[in-house]
Amino acid sequence: MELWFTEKQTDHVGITLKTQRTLMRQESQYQEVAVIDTKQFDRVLLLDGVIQTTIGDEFVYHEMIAHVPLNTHPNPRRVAVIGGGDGGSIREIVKHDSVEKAVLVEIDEQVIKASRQYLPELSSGLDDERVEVLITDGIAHIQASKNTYDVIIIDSTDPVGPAVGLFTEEFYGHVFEALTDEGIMVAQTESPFYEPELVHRTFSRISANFPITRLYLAHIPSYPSGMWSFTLGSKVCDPLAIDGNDLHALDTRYYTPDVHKAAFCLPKFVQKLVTP
Ligand code: SPD
Repeated sequence: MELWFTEKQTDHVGITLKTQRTLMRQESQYQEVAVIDTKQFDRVLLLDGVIQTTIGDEFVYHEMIAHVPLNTHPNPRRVAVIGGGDGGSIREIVKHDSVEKAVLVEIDEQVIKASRQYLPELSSGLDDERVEVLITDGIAHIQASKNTYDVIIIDSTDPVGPAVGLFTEEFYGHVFEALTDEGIMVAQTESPFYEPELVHRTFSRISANFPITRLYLAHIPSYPSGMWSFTLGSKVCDPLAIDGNDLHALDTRYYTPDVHKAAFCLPKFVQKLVTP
């Protein structure tokens, strides 16, 4: 018998993965946490039936959400990840020697437990001695942190349920205050192809708080449309102004100095979403 998992990515489109077995499935306090084993993408973390990350293509997302801001900041020492309980973003952050402290703020401990058991390729970074894991609400943590972090990465789920508050203008204002003088934030901001209004709205909300706001793209095959956006807000440093020769050599599979620059070259319909 063949087993197939389908995520309905829109009301009219789904992605279907041939599945070998369900490795775990559990209701946490916040959501259904599951890990399935698929033919194409290997193990896949699902939250409420939505693909969060897959062993097959996670490197694209985690390298791009981490290295673009960390290589834009002149000396990132303290970094926070809001969400991201699978540990993939932290794994990339601790590749930077300048980082002294990386704080993972995840509301759902079950996500971390599932990742530690079934996705060790991602969660391994959590064991780095510079990492602190806080099981708490990211919004409250950011609100309580003033002038604390050089880089804040918002590695959230889609903007439904508990993640809605991570996409508000008010929250980005608190992120600004939680950042140090040359601070930079990045948020995952969904698919410009399927969610143009959301991308436009989120960009406007970040740019209402940050003098430099830039959107960049990466290709993530398991996410809706494959075209994925990240929005970076910065107090001082412009990710487009960095000299590729100054970028640190990193052990990566997707991110390079050329990709760093190219990711900000936007197709015309995406450029329109971020043009006032
Ligand atoms: N449509 C799903 C988007 C999920 C983005 N966050 C994934 C978290 C991976 N660390």
